[in-house]
Amino acid sequence: MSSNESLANLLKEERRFAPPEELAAAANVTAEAYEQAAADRLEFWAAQADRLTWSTKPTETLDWSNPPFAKWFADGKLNVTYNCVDRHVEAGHGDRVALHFEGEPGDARTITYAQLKDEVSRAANALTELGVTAGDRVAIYLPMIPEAVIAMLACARIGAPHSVVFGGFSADALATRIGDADARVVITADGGYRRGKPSALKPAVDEALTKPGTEGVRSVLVVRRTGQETAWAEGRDVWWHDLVPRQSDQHTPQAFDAEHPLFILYTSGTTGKPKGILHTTGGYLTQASYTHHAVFDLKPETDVFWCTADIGWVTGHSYIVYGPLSNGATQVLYEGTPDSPHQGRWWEIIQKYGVTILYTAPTAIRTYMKWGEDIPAKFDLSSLRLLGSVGEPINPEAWVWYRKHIGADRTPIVDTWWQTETGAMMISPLPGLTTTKPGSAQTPLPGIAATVIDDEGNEVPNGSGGYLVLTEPWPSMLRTIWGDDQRYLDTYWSRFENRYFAGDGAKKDEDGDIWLLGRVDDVMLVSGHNISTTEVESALVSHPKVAEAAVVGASDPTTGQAIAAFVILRGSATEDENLVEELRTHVAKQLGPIAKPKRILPVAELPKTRSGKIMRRLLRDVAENRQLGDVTTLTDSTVMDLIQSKLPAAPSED
Ligand code: 6R9
Repeated sequence: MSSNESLANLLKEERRFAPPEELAAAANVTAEAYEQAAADRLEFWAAQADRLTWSTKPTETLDWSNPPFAKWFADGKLNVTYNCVDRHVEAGHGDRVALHFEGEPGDARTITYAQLKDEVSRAANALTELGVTAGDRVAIYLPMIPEAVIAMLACARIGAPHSVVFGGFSADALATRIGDADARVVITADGGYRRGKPSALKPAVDEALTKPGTEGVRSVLVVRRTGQETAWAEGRDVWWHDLVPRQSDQHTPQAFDAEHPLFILYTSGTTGKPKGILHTTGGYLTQASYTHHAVFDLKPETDVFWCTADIGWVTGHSYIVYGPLSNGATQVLYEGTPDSPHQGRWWEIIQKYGVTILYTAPTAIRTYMKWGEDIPAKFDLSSLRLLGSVGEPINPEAWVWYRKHIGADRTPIVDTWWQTETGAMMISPLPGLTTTKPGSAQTPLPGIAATVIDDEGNEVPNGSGGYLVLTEPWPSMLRTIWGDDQRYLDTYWSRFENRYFAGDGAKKDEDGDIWLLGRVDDVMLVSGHNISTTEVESALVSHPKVAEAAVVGASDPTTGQAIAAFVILRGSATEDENLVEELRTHVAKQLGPIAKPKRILPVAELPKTRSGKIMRRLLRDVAENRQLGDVTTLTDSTVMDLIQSKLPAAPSED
């Protein structure tokens, strides 16, 4: 199978969706943005920085004198939290709702911008009372409750970089992250609600703090969420409700340098210790704010925005906290799982709050596909006007389903490609401009330079595939890996000279639009042919009986690697030998005989991270009968036991 043929297969349906006229007519961003950015990229970003309120306006845009260590807006000063909260109150929008919080048990809280300002000010004063000063690191290990947002903003307000750790991570994972950042304070909760039950968090903090490397932690600030019994370390632990409410609601935000560290966020990477991705202040906020305004076409007076990401994922940082709040958005914040207490919970929330823009991940969309379209059909989703996707390549089938069953065949979909490292969106359609193609992230945003290159570093022609690279620095780029400049150079800047290597495979179609093909580590080599896991997964999901698929290359004595597929079947489908054969034939028909999976194993669940990415490395371990690697970042570690217990003997060759 040549890459051109398989791309033609991906594209074969020729489905194209022009922007709705009404949206296009009133869109925040017009074609002019691409022209301006193309004419003068730095001037373009300087203009976007003007969207923010600076206490000292920058006169420099980019300092790239010591690549790849960038400085953006280096002589400017600003306070991120002032930009996300205070300035909206000062502009007379104090009564606008900032957060509609929906707890999993059904409790709800509405927080206006004025209330958010008071809460954040109190929390900032509380952190100061605990001895936190600018530059000190604070670890945040919280469920999806308003205090998570408040804690992040309080840290940013006093210049204390936060390191948010997923509430689902183990004590070990938490300890490594606390240790690497040398955090002074941990902010946590007794627990949070997940799947209808309180799930404890504090015990993991207690255990983490017994581990070497975490000695720098002086205080643990604990939010009472579930009321469950909680062990207490006197002198170290402080209840949020004892400390924060008694603080003054007045706090003067101090201005920090544009390059002052804003946060560290750890990405697990495939090997070795997690990488602490460092983001700074002015450039990060400029791009988070601009992309949220441009890609979601946000109208702060009328839109209700909902990003379903966890706060512990970069998507929660940039598109729950910094992007939307800097734009004065009204948002939904939901604590729990999509099926608690019923499988229509999300759609019920959209109906309840009149959500207009929904941003979620392909894994969630495929889960809803599996549950069936009759579930969203029971709710009034007519408020929706725009849908977004992030986290993984979205297969055309899921894209079309999303548009049809959630977006009433009316709403545009923006498939946004970016990474923890890029800080904000990089490649995405613009909803008022782009004629979209299901499955493609399409074009670099204005001011972003991305392309696809081959092994030798040459740009590939349209219609071919290779490696995705970013060819110019961008404002929200990571500045380094915390404490490890060399690793920053080695990981991102050594594979190709002067270009940032994203680690993703991609193709350009005949129009030059970009299609993401998954991590290059996941690419399979079968009898000398490179085959992307994304393409085979897409082919499997295009079969009506398959809801979700994960594909890996397992070493094989004859073909080098052989394709092993793990599939989740749709609601009514039952597994049998015939179905497995049918699926293998289906893939061969779609992509060519070389892509025919050698083994297909129906499973109930797939191993995923909290951001919904399939952990193919674990599936490779299973397919190659190896001991499982690190499972600490899995949402549910029992999934792997289930999969392993089902593994049949390899089928005979054919
Ligand atoms: C934001 C986020 C980054 C990796 C990235 C790529 C994959 C994200 C995607 C996408 C295809 C998209 N990815 N968005 N692949 N299309 N729209 O997910 O950050 O958790 O650091 O992951 O996710 O492989 O390199 P992060």
